[in-house]
Amino acid sequence: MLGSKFSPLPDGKIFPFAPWLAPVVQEGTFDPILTDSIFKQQNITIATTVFALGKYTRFLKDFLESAEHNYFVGFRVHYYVFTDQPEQVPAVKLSEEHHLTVLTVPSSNRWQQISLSRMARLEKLIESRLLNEADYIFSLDVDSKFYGRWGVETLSRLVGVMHPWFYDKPRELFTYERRPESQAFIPYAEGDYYYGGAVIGGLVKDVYQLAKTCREQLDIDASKSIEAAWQEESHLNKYFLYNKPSKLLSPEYLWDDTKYKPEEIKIIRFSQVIKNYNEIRPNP
Ligand code: UD2
Repeated sequence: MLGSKFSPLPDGKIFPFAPWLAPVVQEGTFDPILTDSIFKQQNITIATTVFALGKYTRFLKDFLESAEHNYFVGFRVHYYVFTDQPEQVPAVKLSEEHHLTVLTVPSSNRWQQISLSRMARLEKLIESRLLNEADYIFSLDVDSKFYGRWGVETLSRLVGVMHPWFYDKPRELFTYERRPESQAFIPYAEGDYYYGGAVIGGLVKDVYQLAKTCREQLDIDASKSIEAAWQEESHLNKYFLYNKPSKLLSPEYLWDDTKYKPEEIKIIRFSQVIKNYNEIRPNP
């Protein structure tokens, strides 16, 4: 039972390696000055996609402003903001190495559709531009804020984040898709971690493979009129079961403002802000 043996340890701490020896990034496991100096020599660009459709444009200001203080400070970052309302994208002052491109896309009247169509949009953006424009990519939920450093320690071939509500739970409680009819199906006896859909990262070509595969699986499900329990997050979890992340981010990199911080979590770097789902989503 890998899920319960490795995550968490009996004292509540998170084991520093996944059972396939991928590191779990958390405070105390890396030296920020040293890691910065290593990556400084590589002249890298980190593409970052954010989706802000419908009422979610209101989250952009805090997201971007807090990113400017914490996210890959001193490294080249190119934000790609997908929105249906380009006029709502706030004019946030960016540092010299940080750039932003607004991409206008149509919205949907179902939040589930908005969330899951991110995979197809990620796939297309990488195919059309990013293979030439960036080295690494992160796709991040916009209804979030940075509270601490998020830097080059997070870079690796394929990166997933441990979901804040499940990192300390046995895998039987993970909210994987449990219906065999869905391509995202994971039986109770399988699974390593429950990964949050809010953070996907890695080398551009590896994230391309992930986005393309998840989009194909979502298409198969749609053709059978089945929608996985947690939309693209369920398909992401299935993908990571067979394509293990080369690096895992501890829940420091995806917390939830509504959740109490236990002592074992030393620092919160990125967290979902409190929101009224009924008010901001286009449908219940
Ligand atoms: C979870 C995941 C989310 C996604 C979703 C799938 C975490 C913390 N969150 O969050 O990543 O996998 O489940 O169901 O892992 N969006 C818009 N406009 C909308 C609705 C959504 O732009 O009207 C975008 C926006 O970038 C948002 C993202 O889609 O951050 C995910 O939507 P959500 O945050 O409402 O999903 P949630 O909280 O259920």
